[in-house]
Amino acid sequence: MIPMSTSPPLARRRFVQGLAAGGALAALGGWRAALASPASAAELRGTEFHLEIGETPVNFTGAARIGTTVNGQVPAPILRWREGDTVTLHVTNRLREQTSIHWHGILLPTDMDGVPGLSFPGIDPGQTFTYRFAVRQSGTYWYHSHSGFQEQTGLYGAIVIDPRRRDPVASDRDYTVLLSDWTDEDPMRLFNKLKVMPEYYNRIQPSVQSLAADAQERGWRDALSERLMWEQMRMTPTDLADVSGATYTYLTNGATPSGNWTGLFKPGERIRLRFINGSAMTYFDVRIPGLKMTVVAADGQDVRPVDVEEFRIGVAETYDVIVEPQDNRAYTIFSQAMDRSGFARATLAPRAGMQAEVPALDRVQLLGMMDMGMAHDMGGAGGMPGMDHGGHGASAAGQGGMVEVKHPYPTERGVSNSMLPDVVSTRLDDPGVGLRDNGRRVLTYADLHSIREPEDNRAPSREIELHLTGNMERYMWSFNGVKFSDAKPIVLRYGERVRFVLVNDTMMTHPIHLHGLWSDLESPDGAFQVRKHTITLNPAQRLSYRVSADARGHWAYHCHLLYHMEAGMFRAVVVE
Ligand SMILES: [Cu+2]
Repeated sequence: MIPMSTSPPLARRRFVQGLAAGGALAALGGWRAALASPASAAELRGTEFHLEIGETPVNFTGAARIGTTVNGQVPAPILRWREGDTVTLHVTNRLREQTSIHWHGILLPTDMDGVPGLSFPGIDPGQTFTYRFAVRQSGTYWYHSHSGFQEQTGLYGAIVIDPRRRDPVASDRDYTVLLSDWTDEDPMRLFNKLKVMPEYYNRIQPSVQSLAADAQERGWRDALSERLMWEQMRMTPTDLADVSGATYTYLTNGATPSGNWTGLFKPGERIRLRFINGSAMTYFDVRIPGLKMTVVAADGQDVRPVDVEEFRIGVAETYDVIVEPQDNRAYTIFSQAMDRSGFARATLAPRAGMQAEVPALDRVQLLGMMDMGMAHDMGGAGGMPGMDHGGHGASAAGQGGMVEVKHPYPTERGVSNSMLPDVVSTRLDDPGVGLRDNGRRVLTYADLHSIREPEDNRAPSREIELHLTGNMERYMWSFNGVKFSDAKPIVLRYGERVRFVLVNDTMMTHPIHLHGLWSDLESPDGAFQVRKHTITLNPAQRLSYRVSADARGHWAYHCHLLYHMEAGMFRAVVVE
């Protein structure tokens, strides 16, 4: 591992942990009221809901900004439903532009799914759209805008659905833990900056000192040749996230790290924490030092319990964990951004006001040759950092092996990739760059096993292969090198079972979300493993999952990094 010098601008550093209390000011009757109670979303229960989308002043950094709110709140209220009920949601648009709400991970008729221009017309200013559908599932989900950049400016909230029968996961307390990223910048401006200069927010660069330290450890020749290789590829080894803590303040349940959202408990209680990543762009690595976490659900679906010390949560994923604090002390819920440019922080404590130590950010790990899809012996530099010397390297073969890639799209065209991997692998047991060999027990997809088999667990009758593609230099993102505006829909026949094979030809991590239909992730040997709605692909990774085309209509299928989706990493899936 190579030490990095991290130096965000000074003015920014002061506020990177945010204000002691942020969030929506007007809703609570002004500044003083906001200071008195840490941000915590209201919970709405029942079968009929009135949600008003509007603009509300918020302040997370010391500068007042306008947030996109539901009933005046960031995050939007927690919606608590019951499996088997029919819910009715009247959504009124008080904005000056069109809006929408998408119910993420929820099975429903296509015209209730809330994607403007694909499944419904959108909600115009001043109008009310009424969503109504039967709730056919239980677990932890969330909702967010599918219009413009409203998700970045605050329009996201948790959904908790209580099961009709007794919950197999018993707990004494139940908290949603909604992680998100806030920027004071206008997201459109931010997006334009990325298009002009994709590395704009990636301020963590290897320094001269780190090169010297590296050289001392590995010799000048190796250290230099590696730097030169990166140079030749015109990217930096720390391109882990496009948008970083240079602009983001990371929130837990709408509270900044200084604001410190706190969940109370009595020692000995069993607490269910429902983690939701409602970020626009940020992957988080989550841990609670001093507590074992038992993962019991992923994307709302019960999984065989697995004990971990840390998990990575992709944008739009959810994980439910059980913790059982025994001691009369506080614990920090520490969620560091994958690129280590900042963190979200919250606390579990027996009494309000108690807090625990906040860990230092982990050092930045570099992408290894495996992440870049290179053969082991390339470059002659020996094992590169992140290329695990033991542990995961060997198991890559065991987890599906290395696959030589054929790129089924016109690679000479500008839209495609700046650099293509030669080999990709499944490696479900790879925790991903930054979490390898960190001394903690980290969750991987190999640990996730659904408790129940899908009702339709037929073998797929055909295969659809899609490559995740991008051109970092021009900030173009796409499937198979064709951006959404130029692409035809993927057509499925109603009732068929299809295998989607995804190959990540980029050097970034992407959370891929299919609306309306489940994604049943396969094990390396092709057996059903876990049911999800959002599936993360690491660089140079190849994954497959089965999809039952059991709901007719038009469904969005896209990368859930907001700016990647906007740039074109999006397809329509039509079930006829
Ligand atoms: Cu993406």
